[in-house]
Amino acid sequence: MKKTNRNEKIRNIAIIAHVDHGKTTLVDAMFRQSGLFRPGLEVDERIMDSMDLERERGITIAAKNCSVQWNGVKINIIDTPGHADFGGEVERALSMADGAILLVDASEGPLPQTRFVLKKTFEKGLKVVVVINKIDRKDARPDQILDEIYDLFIDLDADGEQLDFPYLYAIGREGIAKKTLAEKSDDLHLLFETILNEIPAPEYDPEEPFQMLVSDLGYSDYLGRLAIGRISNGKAEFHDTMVCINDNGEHLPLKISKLQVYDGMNLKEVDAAEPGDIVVLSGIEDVKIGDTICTKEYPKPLKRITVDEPTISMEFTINTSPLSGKEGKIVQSGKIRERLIKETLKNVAVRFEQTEDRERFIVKGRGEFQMAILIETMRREGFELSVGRPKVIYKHLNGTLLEPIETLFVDCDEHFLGIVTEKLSIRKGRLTNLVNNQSGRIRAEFSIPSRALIGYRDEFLTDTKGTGIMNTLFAGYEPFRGDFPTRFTGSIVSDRQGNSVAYALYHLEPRGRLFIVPGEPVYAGMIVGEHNKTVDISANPSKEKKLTNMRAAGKDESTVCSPVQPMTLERAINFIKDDEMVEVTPQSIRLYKKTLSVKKRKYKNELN
Ligand SMILES: Nc1nc2c(ncn2[C@@H]2O[C@H](COP(=O)(O)OP(=O)(O)OP(=O)(O)O)[C@@H](O)[C@H]2O)c(=O)[nH]1
Ligand SMILES: [Mg+2]
Repeated sequence: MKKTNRNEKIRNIAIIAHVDHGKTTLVDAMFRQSGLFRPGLEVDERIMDSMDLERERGITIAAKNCSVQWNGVKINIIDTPGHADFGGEVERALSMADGAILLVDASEGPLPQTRFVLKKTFEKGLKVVVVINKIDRKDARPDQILDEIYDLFIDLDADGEQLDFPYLYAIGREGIAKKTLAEKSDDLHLLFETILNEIPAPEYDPEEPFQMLVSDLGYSDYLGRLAIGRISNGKAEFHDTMVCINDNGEHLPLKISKLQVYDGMNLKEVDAAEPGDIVVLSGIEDVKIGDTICTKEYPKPLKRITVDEPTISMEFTINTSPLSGKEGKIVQSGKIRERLIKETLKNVAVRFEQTEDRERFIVKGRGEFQMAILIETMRREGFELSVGRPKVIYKHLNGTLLEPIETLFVDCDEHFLGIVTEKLSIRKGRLTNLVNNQSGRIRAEFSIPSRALIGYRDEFLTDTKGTGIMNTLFAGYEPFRGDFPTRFTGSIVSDRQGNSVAYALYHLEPRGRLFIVPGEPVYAGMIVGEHNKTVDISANPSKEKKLTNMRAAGKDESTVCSPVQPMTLERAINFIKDDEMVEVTPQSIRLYKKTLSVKKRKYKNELN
């Protein structure tokens, strides 16, 4: 019979929430109050957001481990991202946790990603502690939010025990948690106590030998590949010989060359690690997330981590534009391929496919923002490449074409509902719910194809004068709803190579919105702006004014061009159509037609 002990010296928790509800900020406060920083030490905000892109964008991209000590118990914490595109990170993080802290903003309440992460926690059968955070907000409505959280639990079929969830109110930024709103509190001791009392200590079978599921990978220049995971059973010691069972069932030998555990944000070397603890183990190169590390004598694989399927795919190729190879350090297809495969090792939600063409790859993931982050990371590493439009992944079932559908939640001023509904219905969206809370704002829910939302966010913000909030939740696959245009405007395309000049751009301005400024290099097929009408037009952005020796009567027309909104990677990949590509280099983002020559494009169009 299976015996179960619990390692009472450890708790493993994941902090989960919708984006921006304050997870990483709460971890800061937990660090401060568990005595991790010496008093008076200046510490950055959101210290767990350590990647450059995380700091620049103020969001968490990858789930990360750390730990704090409270009353002799080590709490391993996994801070997770709240953005829907990084949902795979939450699924991965939960494989190391025995419970979760669900943060809910006291004003915004449960939002789509709150539902997603809570559902994943229930699927794993993990205990949840609810924290209603940011109760200092002027528009906080904590009582109402608590009701909404109950409703969400009920909606997700929570059983009686789950419905009796422990909850706290908090101001994470000030490091305060309390049981009732009236109560006075100036620290987080109630949160720490609740974690110790409510989250079960990790369970293990004392008779089973060592077993660990690899939930994350790291890399160190000295140690090579690092395998990170929670020890399910048994003990590990420095120099132990083990095996790693991979997805083919092969047993790869390994000798633990270093054993580390989390100590605050850092790693601490140890000689031995106990069951239930989260460890970082080195000694094997060929290891993947989902593999099991166990003893050679009793090799028993644990259930591999499963994550939701990708819903979006994108084409990655070498940069073939006439300006290629001038700005990037890494341009070869082999290197791009290697880098993309490396990404799939660490990022469980990303898939890689080689096409028949050696220089063309397909990358699949959860959303275009996740793709943009990957591409941005690569360009910072010195890569130069081209990418196509993000496309949704279709499925076939019994001869029916199925497409991914999202539930879109819109919160906006009631005056804008008309325009939003109109735009969404052109894109095959259906209004499924509408709540008018009499405050002048409405909350509407739409069922809409995922492909309709690629590039829609910018338009939504323009239509709601920047005041609308939209959130999406993947709802599943449904029969294809039919075609609709992906963009309602054409492109202004350069017909030759040269350098753009103010005179030409000034005269192009009335035709649409330009992407380039005078002095930029252009080439035939490069997209220099968005045309007001649905068709593409060709133009010569390097056309100089004809010089005459006759002075024109009156004032010379001014050629001061209007300011241009810089083309960001996200805007670019959301803008392009199927026959267009984005050229990405460490310095530039340029858009171009897949067929560069205007003659060949015309010929192709005539054929179609
Ligand atoms: N008013 C108020 N704001 C807070 C509080 N805690 C965090 N914030 C603010 O909320 C914003 C988001 O905080 P983060 O800690 O980055 O949120 P997050 O949940 O980690 O975000 P993601 O990881 O990107 O999902 C920041 O501007 C914080 O300063 C709080 O207790 N009260
Ligand atoms: Mg965060």
